[in-house]
Amino acid sequence: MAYQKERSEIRVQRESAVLAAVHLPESRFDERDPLGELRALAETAGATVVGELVQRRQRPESATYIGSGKVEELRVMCDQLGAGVIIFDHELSPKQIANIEKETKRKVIDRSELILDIFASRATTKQAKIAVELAQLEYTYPRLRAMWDHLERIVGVGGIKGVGTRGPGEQQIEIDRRIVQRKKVVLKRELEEIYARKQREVSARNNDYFSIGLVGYTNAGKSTVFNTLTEGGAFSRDMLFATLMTRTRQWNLGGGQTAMLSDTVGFIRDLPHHLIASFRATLEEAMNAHLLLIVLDVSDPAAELQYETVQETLDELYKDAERSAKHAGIEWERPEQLVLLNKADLLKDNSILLYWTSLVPGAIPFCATEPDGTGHKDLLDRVLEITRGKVRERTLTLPLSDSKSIDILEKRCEVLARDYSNSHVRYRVMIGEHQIAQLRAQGAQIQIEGEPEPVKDRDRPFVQTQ
Ligand SMILES: Nc1nc2c(ncn2[C@@H]2O[C@H](COP(=O)(O)OP(=O)(O)OP(=O)(O)O)[C@@H](O)[C@H]2O)c(=O)[nH]1
Ligand SMILES: [Mg+2]
Repeated sequence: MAYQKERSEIRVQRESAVLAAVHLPESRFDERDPLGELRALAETAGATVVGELVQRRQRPESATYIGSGKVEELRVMCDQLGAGVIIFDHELSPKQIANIEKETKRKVIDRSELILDIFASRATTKQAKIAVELAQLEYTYPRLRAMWDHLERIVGVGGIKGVGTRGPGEQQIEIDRRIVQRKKVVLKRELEEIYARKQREVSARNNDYFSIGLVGYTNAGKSTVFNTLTEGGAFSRDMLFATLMTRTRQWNLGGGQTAMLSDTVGFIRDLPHHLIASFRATLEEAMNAHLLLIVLDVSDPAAELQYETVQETLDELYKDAERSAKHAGIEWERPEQLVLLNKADLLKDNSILLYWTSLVPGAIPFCATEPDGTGHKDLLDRVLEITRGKVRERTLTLPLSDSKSIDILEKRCEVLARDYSNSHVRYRVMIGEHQIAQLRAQGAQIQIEGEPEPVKDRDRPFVQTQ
């Protein structure tokens, strides 16, 4: 039977697909276009969507998730439209997949498998490949295995070859479970090593720079914001999960002030948790940032759901970061957040912006595709305010031997006057409280006229202003 062979892999590239979803009372979806996101995911994976079916139910049918009448409808639909695959907007159990495949004679893919398939095709760096392979071994492998065991039982097929997924490859799936276990341990270790190295890099950089992470729902425009604010280089495209790996570049804030800006992987509703765990290292940058810019596509009808998902995902990541910081005995503070109401240029009128600015005080209407367009100045002002802390004219003295601090001060502050003595330089300078705190945290012996010496240990670089 053709469908048995097709289930040997989860790829949907160049396949005609029918989409299916069950809407339960508690389901969260966009009423105006209930399958919009799944359609975009399927197309990103390379499938052609030829049909769609949505059923409302009080609870899922245990054997097939969707009702049995609808399974028959799906079969007819696939026959009529020439579809070879059915993609569900849910996580299905291997048993449910097997049951629906048996009835419809079509390959059935669930939402997590589809997302994993996209990640697999987009992974180019070593770290991303390891992360995807690990997630596949944890999610796809046992499911394919169970599926084949099941098929072997019901149709008595023995020794089926060619069971494989993109990434781990056929061989892996066929060999003994213990070897897979061992492989997982090796991959986890490799990922841990990359993660530890990343953590060291991030904390070293954070001491020297104000760091900003760009986060948000997939396709919100993070890479486009990144490219307009820095020298660019990030891949941005109208597709889901264009970015898988973090990229960091300097953002010149003007007046000698710079920040480190990081572009990250997008969030999505119901992201398979194996995938979140594997991709944690790529979000390390953002979790340790001083400030998070949350990019929201306000032109998307599902913007509210997306904002909720972003907040929930961040909450999970924060808890994770808190736990590992505690474990490592280090102090960790949640980054400050600033929301960018992106793609404001696509809105017909102001009503949506008014809604969002009242819901999220301080949110900035923004357009990432126009350099220096809507919101760019507001963003810069706000970020400068946050990075510098309260700026005012101060008179301060530094030892001439402290060339590093002198260099930072010269580059990042507006110097009004300098006065050199044999051992010290006395500055009249416009400087912010966070800048002073940062210099002191790096060991600078700054004396500020008219201000008492600070109590040691209380100063941290870039003390948050919440
Ligand atoms: N009209 C308009 N389009 C925008 C704006 N910002 C981004 N886009 C478009 O939105 C699409 C997605 O942009 P990306 O920057 O790739 O989005 P992302 O958040 O990095 O997406 P992933 O990496 O896939 O999570 C691209 O086609 C951009 O050109 C904007 O302000 N206005
Ligand atoms: Mg991107």
